[in-house]
Amino acid sequence: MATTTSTVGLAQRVARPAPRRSTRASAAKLYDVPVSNNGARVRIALYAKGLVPDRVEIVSPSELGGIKSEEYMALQPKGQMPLLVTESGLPIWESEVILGYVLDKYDGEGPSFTLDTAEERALSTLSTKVFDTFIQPVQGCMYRKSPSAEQRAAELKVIDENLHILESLCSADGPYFVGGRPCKTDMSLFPSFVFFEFMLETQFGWPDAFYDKPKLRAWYEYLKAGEGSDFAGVTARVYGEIFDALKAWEEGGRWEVQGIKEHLEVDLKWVYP
Ligand SMILES: N[C@@H](CCC(=O)N[C@@H](CS)C(=O)NCC(=O)O)C(=O)O
Repeated sequence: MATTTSTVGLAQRVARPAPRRSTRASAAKLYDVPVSNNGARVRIALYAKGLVPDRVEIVSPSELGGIKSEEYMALQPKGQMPLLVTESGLPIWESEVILGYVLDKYDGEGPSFTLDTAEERALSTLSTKVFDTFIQPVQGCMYRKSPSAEQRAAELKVIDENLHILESLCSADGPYFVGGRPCKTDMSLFPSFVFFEFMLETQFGWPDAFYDKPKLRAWYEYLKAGEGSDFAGVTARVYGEIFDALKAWEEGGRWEVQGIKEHLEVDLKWVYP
């Protein structure tokens, strides 16, 4: 009896599918948190391609002691999110580089986001480049400490100017940034527009963050509403992740603690147009 039971037990063990943990053990890891707009460009790709959690797990940097810990900085020397550690253990950072890797590595899984023509691809690269070169370095003026009110106001002006440049690059026909198909640029830019809408309107008092930018408005509203396509469903999900985290920042008094409300008392240009 004991022998029979143990034989059946062995057979069941052999027949049982491999536990999920062994699949996850070879999954890549994205170190990121919901409020991270740079990380969100990668999250959109991962969700849209159905890679989470079996191929890529999303975990908090606190797993490694936080972004400034020795262990984390050995993998990401700038101490920033996002960071991807591939299934073979290679650390990759800079959100646009991680995004390129994900779309390349998992090309055959889920939808493809490669645009059809060289011109469309160039427009996509240019739009993201404008954002990463001119806006990303100064976007902290909307939510971080700054050495002076003057510097903060000067950086806000740079954001305003470059939003107009992005308007000139955005497709008139939509619904996506470069036209009829979603691509990397939608992933790279959309999360930061959640910041622009929330921070410029709610914290800085702009009546309308999309003033004089009708193409960007239509594009953003489509991705935020989430109803037109599976891809828009994913961007709407990420909108929720970021928005909830920003509300928590607001409830925690972030714009007071970071000295922003105090700067807004200084007589400088804070509200556009
Ligand atoms: N150029 C980097 C910027 C990364 C970045 O600024 N990450 C933010 C979160 S979205 C961060 O980690 N901030 C914390 C810090 O800089 O200390 C990228 O695109 O990945």
